[in-house]
Amino acid sequence: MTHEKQHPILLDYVRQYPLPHGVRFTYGTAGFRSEGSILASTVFRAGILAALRSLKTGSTVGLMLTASHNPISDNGVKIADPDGGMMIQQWEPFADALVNAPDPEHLLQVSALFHCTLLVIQFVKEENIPFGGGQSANILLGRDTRPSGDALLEAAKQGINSVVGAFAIDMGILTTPQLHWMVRNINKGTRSSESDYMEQLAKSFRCLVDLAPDNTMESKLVVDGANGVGGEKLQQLKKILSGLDICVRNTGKEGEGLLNEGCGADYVQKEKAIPSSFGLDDVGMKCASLDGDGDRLVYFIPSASSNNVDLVDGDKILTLFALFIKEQLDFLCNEQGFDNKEAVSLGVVQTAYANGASTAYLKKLGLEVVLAPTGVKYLHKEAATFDVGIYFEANGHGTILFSEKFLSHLQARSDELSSTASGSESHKSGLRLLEVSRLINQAVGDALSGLLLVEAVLQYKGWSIKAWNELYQDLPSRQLKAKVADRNAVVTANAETKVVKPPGLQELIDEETAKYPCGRCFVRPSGTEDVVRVYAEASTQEAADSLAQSAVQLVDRFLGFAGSHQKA
Ligand code: NG1
Ligand code: ZN
Repeated sequence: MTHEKQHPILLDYVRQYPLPHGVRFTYGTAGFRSEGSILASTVFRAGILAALRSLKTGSTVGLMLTASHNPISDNGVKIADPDGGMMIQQWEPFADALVNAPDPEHLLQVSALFHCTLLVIQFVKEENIPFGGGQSANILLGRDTRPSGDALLEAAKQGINSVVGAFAIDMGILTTPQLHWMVRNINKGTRSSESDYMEQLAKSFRCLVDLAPDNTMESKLVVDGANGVGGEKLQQLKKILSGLDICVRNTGKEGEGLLNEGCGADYVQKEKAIPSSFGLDDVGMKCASLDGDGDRLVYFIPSASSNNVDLVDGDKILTLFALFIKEQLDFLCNEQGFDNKEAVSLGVVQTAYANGASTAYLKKLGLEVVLAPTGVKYLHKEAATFDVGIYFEANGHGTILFSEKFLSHLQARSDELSSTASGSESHKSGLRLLEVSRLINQAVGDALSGLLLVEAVLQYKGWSIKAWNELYQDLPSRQLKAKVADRNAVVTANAETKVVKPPGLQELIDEETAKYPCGRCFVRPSGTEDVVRVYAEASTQEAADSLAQSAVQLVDRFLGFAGSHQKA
């Protein structure tokens, strides 16, 4: 197929998806997101983008339709690269250009930049995309349970079909991490169906529990499914799980409520309130909450006072995992014959939103803590530089990455020990680490696999949720949103902890912060909402609230107030 044949096909499709007026889309922290009703052209063009990405890499890529924890009327689209991670950042400017190109002719120019414009010639040269040369592209499509997903799925398919040689494979309703997992496995040539995913999770969870000491534990877990896809999939997983008593609420069934409304991980984390369908009967129980697309997980304990919860957030999940992994590595490395400890690098990655108490605790354990900008694509990249890299956002999005080198080392060691020292603590530790790498999603943060690992580690430690929660006490914090005329006027550095633009703002934030014991405060433009986010931490809740409020006022002063201030 030549470019000459491709152009009319593309043009014909493009005309069916006119751009909405006056909107500019940006491939933000988690792809393109907006009101679902105005996203058809964006999703259509994201289909083209995915097809090009597949052509370029010669591998299968993924396209996921979701707006995660956002309200049910929103939707979004993001691309998964062949390794199951987020699309490489170098393609984001092209993604923005393609999605915002104002008319069919212009769009063609951008698309067909592959041979027309100087810019495109440069892009194609740099990227070396085999476009129009008979190659085929495969794109796995997934969507969450949002009502706008049906029509948007069609738009994505049309976008893919408009690129000659590209094929869309509809995987149905999935959690975001399931789709990323499938893409990764397909490209690795390993089993990649949804039932393979479920079986792998159930099997490695069982193995981990079998490798744990015989501790008695509170086995009952009540899960808030956010009325989304995560709850639905957990119900499915439950059928083949043994060793865990799970009760799922907010599954999205008729009458159970709306997606993310008064429920879900984002609600529980930000509001520190019990989700709908939970009440006084649950006080003191071990509870967990998933977000709308099943990639975030937080735990909580409903407390007796009003609607509050004791929040066990992503930082605490990270801490639990770090303790467990460190212990296994110590067992492993103490054993003669295994390379010394320095040979296995263990690192943890957080963002500036991590509670200061968690960072202090992790450092006290002797762990290397790296700070990355908000957005899992940044955390993931940092974590991948370690043999074992654990990353989590405070909101519950994260996973544990194992390097191929370390895994093959572990496998070889385990094979060797199985004849001589099977049953030794060192052998078991190696097996545990191998099972963790099979259980926990290596592509992206995954609430379902994260939940099973939390449960396996609690079982191993013999800990109640209360004991886990008491590892350290969070510093009081407050998140606020400032509505400003142009959020992108705020430019940050040092993993978003310092404002470099507008000049002068950081100095005033610093001055304000210095007034509060244990004060810490930063501001950054959101990647998913049209706001500047403000975070403050201090020794008391009143102080954290007041510091956050002062920072909002400073942002307003520098950027111009454009609406009411809301809680995060
Ligand atoms: P933005 O809107 O860029 O703050 C939010 C979350 C991120 C991440 C993305 C993607 C906070 C403060 N920010 O990003 O951590 O999860 O959404 O969903 O929670
Ligand atoms: Zn999500």
